[in-house]
Amino acid sequence: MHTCDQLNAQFALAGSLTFSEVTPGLPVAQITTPMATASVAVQGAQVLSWQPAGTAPVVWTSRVAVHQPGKGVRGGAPVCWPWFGAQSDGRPAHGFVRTRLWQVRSTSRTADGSVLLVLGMTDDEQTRALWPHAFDLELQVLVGQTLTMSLITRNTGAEAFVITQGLHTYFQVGDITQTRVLGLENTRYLDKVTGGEAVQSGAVSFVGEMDRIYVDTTADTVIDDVANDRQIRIAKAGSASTVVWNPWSEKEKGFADMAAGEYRDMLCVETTNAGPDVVSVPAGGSHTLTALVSVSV
Ligand code: TA6
Repeated sequence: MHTCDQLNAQFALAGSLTFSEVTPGLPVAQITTPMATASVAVQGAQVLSWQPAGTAPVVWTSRVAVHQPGKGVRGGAPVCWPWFGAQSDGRPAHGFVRTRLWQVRSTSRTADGSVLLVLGMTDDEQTRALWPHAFDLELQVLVGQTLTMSLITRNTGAEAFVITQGLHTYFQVGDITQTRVLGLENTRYLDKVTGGEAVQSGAVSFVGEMDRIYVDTTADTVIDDVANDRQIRIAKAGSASTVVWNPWSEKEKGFADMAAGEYRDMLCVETTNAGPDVVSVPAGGSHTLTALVSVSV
């Protein structure tokens, strides 16, 4: 693992990207472009913020979030891999990569001034004890007028393996009670709150806790962030399911890293392969999961 000084010596981009440490040993890439600013934690390869010029922050983090070794930050875009969701066998919910220190692989600027940050990790004894497969996992984060996150799974072993996964992105909204999600009309969903399933009628609106896996959908979703007078579009590739989650006021109390009432300011629209949407990666093969976020005001 590199220290901040070593990371800056090797990967800093003058005027565009530097690494800093709020928590000792947990470097964060601070990214500045003419179009937007962003930050990405090396632990978990977790985008923590993205704010295009001229609009409120788009990626949300709790004001009481903690950044400590072995714990994901509440908010941002946690990388859920090689499984999505809680497990009944005691293994960590949403996989094990979001609490691991990744390696910085490259940093670069594109012609329009966007910044590309590439982080990666491979299997080791700890991962194989949880999941007995050889892999290379890479997250490519392109920060500019839009935010693109591409999670690339490479099977470096001798046998196929199956994963579920997600880019578990927390979005900032002006007021959840005025917010709607478009693009999921007439789509079937598994409802983790009721335990049932149903078909979405019209836009998704919010009056209480919501935790749904929308299945068989490759559609863009649009967060109609009415209170901020903007729309946030999430286009995707390599995903046939979308998760929509808000803990609401009761479940929020169960999160020490959420302040009272913060549920009103956030909404997760997650780009996933979740539920029945599983991915088999052949030996030597790969799979890419991509979320492309844009904002119209
Ligand atoms: O994606 C929705 C969900 O699976 C919820 O059930 C809730 O557990 C949320 O993720 C947050 O999970 P975390 O492990 O990050 O607290």
